Amino acid sequence: MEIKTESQEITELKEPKKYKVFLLNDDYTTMDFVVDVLCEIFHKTYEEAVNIMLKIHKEGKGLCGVYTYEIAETKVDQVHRLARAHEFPLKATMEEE
Ligand code: TYC
Repeated sequence: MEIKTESQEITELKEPKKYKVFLLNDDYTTMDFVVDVLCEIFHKTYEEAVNIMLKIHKEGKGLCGVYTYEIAETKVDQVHRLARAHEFPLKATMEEE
């Protein structure tokens, strides 16, 4: 049997924490590949994807989406797997919102 204190009950009723997922710039990944990643993994329109990719290219990183921990972790993993499969060094990171 699980005994919970009142504060634990309150904790569980709160919204789960959210995590921002970013892509990082590098000198080798092609712009087209980053746009494809943004469309396929982050469900951006082509226009949104181009704008985010250009922001990353100019500023070093760009926000791709905000998710719960497990989804954010999965997105980061999907980016790294797809990049590795195409031999690009593209990196994704996550930060608590
Ligand atoms: N800087 C890369 C180039 O000039 C393009 C690029 C954009 C790479 C965004 C990674 O997350 C990235 N080919």
